[in-house]
Amino acid sequence: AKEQFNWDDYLKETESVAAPLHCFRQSRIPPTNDFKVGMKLEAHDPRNVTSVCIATVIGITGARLRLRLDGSDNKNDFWRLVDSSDIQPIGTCEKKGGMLQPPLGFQMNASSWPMFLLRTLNGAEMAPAAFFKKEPPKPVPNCFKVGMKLEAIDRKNPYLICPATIGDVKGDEVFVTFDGWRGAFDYWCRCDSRDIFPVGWCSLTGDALQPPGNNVSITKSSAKIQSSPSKVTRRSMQSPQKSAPVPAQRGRKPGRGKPPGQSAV
Ligand code: MLY
Repeated sequence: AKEQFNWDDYLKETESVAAPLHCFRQSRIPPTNDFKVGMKLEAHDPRNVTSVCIATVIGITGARLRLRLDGSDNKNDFWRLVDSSDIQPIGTCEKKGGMLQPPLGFQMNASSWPMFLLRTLNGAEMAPAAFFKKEPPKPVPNCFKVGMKLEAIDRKNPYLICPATIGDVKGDEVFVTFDGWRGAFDYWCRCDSRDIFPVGWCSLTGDALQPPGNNVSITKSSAKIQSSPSKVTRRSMQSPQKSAPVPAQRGRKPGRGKPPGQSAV
C-alpha cells in the first residue's frame, strides 16, 4: 500500500516549520459544511465578479463547495469555502436592490434570461442562510516568512490542495511554491487570500491533500533560499538531497524526470 502523506514526518524530513495559524485568513476551527449537492445559492460570477448569479452545489469537498452557475456549461465549475464572501443565500441580491444576472457564457438567448431565472428558482432547494458562515477577518500584517510550509490551492487545478512553501514575501503578498513541482504551478497572492491554508487544514476538514510532486524544486525562490544565510531559511530547503532521506515508498528520484505536460520554470 502507498504510504500516506504525513505533515509531521514531512516537516522533519524537510527541516521546516509550518506557517502559524494567525498568518492566514481562515478560521482557527474550520467551518462545518452543511450544504448538500443540488442546493442553490447566489454566487459572484468568477469570470465577471460584479455580477451575482444563481449557482448549484455540484459537489462537497471538505469546507468547500464545487459550484456551477445555472445557465452556464459544465467546463467552468469553481470551488468556494462555505465562509466565502463570494456566496450568499438566494434572495440576498434582491434584498440589496440588485438583480440576478445571467452567467458569462449564458447558453441561451439573452432575452430568455428572465423566464430561465423564474424556472430555475421555481421549486429549487435553496441552501438555508445558516449554512453560510461569516468570513474570517483579514490578518494584519503579513507575517509569513520565506520557507514556511502551508497547504495551498493549485490555481491551475483548483480542486487540488497541495503542500507548499512560502518562496518569497513582498509587502502584503506571498509567493506560493508547490513542493516537488519545479515552479510550474507557483503564484503570487495576497497574504489574506482564501486559497491558502495552515498545515493540517485538509485533515481537519476532510478535504484531500495531494502528496508533494516527485520533482526537486529548482525555482528562483529556492535558489534564493539556498543563498540565504539565516537558519530559518536554511531549514526551509525543499531539496531532498539537503534534507533527511525521503521514504522510498513515495518513489522520489531527486533531480530526475518530470511528469508529462510539465513545463518547468
Ligand atoms: N495532471 C496535472 C496535475 C498537476 C497537479 C500539480 N499540482 C498538484 C501542483 C499535471 O501533471 O499537469
